[in-house]
Amino acid sequence: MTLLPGRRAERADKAAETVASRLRALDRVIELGEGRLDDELLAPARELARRAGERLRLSGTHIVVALAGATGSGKSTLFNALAGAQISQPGMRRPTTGVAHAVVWDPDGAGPLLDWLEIPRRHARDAQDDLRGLVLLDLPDHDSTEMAHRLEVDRLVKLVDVLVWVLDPQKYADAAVHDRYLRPLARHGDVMVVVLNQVDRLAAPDVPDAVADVRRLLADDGLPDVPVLPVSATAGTGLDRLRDVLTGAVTAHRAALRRIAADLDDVSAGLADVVGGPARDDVDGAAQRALVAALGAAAGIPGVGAAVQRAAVHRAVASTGFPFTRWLRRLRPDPLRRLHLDRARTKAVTTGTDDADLEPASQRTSLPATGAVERSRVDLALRRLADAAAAGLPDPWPDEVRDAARSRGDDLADALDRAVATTDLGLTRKPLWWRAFGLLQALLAATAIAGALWLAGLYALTVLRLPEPEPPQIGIVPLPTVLLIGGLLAGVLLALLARALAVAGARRRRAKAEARLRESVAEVAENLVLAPVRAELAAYSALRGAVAALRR
Ligand SMILES: Nc1nc2c(ncn2[C@@H]2O[C@H](COP(=O)(O)OP(=O)(O)OP(=O)(O)O)[C@@H](O)[C@H]2O)c(=O)[nH]1
Ligand SMILES: [Mg+2]
Repeated sequence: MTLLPGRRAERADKAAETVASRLRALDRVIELGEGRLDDELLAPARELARRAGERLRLSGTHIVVALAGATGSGKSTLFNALAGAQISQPGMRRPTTGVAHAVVWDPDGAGPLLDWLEIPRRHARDAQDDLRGLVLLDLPDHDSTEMAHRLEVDRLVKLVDVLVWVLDPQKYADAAVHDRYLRPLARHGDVMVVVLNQVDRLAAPDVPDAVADVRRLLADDGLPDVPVLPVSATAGTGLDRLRDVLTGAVTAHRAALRRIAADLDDVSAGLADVVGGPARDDVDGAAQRALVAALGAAAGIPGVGAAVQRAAVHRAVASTGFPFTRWLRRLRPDPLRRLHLDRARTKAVTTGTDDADLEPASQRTSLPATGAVERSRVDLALRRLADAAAAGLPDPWPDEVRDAARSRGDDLADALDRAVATTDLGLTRKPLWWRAFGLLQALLAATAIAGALWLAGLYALTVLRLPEPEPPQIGIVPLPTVLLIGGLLAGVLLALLARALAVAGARRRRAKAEARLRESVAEVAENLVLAPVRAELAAYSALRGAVAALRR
């Protein structure tokens, strides 16, 4: 019994089978598209997702029908009769069925649904065409003396697709089922069937009266249109009609699925334009380098590099220069101190201390604010990088990627300043040759002073007209003079040599410091620009995958 002729029905059923996975893809599309795609584009997807609900995502092809009713009404007997096998044990001892049983016609793919329903007792039936996809549940008794039974019924009544209430001639008027279930479920008449079981216990002429009585009670409950089927589960009376009703439910369910499959086609066609080819694997290398260069300029790397070079010369001269003029040098400020970069604030050092103890100011530089030229170079580099990353992607992705590249733009200046402030500029360690030269300078100075004192002594003797000992001679020059002149001359020459070495060394130190600064800046670029861009490209790829999964 299907609404469509053979071949078309088969194709439509195939479509229904994939509905669950397509609906999960629909969820991904909505999640990823939120805030990125036009609301107008997403609205139909959202509407469809809401309509399809959670239940269909588990299995589109299965429809869950539960047999519910009072203890002893014959649910298990009916369940076995419909399943064509002794699956759920009926019994004389009440209540008999403690946990729900399921029988599934064509169980392929029903696993997640049964897990969701929390039904561990599962039995499979071969796929019969008219009941294919039916999941029939035998519930415990709703009027049970066992609390657990009642809770189980209450839980499952909310989850199943169709409810078959099994009443019996003795208890069909019991308030329990009417007050607790039927009346509150008055709006669910469309998905309910009532079976009046055990009609074999009534005299044949009384059956229509009993059925009419049940109808009247249901009308009072607000369920005037629910079908009422007289059945005998043991004698088999009325079972064909009940099976027809179930077949009809299965067919209607498939029709609803076909509708959803067609709606999914619409939604996926509507989204076809927002995805294209695959996104690039990574952000273009040249664009990355250009960005790091622009950020480096904005961070003031050339200025810091020059200061490092000057400071290196300054400090070298301060420790190796001519001792008698060195103090003059000390009067001049250290070029790095002026930028507040004088202390080494390596990351290794800062991690050793509690960050909260660090003066915030110690993580800041006094570099001049970035100029308009540098800022626009950064802007341009960001745009180029985003454009390269999103090249070939359909709208709105180029804009989205561009926005992602700028998303942390407000933090860039601070992050760059902090990166410069925390980079080890390599000036803490004094090279050995500074010490050696310094020592030598001290010795030469001592020599010159010794010569000077000696000469001063001789001069004093002359002034006092005292006999003057002949100082030793080196060639024709007296030794104290050699010591004084030689010490001074050698000191000046050594200072000149040290300066030349310092200048060469400073150039190397500058290159090293700039390389380290560029590394720090590259890290900032990675965290504040590349990561958001990559995340956006990943979102595109994910959405592209989801839209592809949306198609059948
Ligand atoms: N005469 C007659 N007896 C029936 C019919 N259906 C079930 N029975 C009997 O009624 C008793 C209870 O049947 P069950 O199928 O165990 O009833 P249940 O609704 O599953 O009961 P719980 O599991 O306790 O909720 C059994 O002895 C069945 O043989 C019927 O249509 N006619
Ligand atoms: Mg039972």
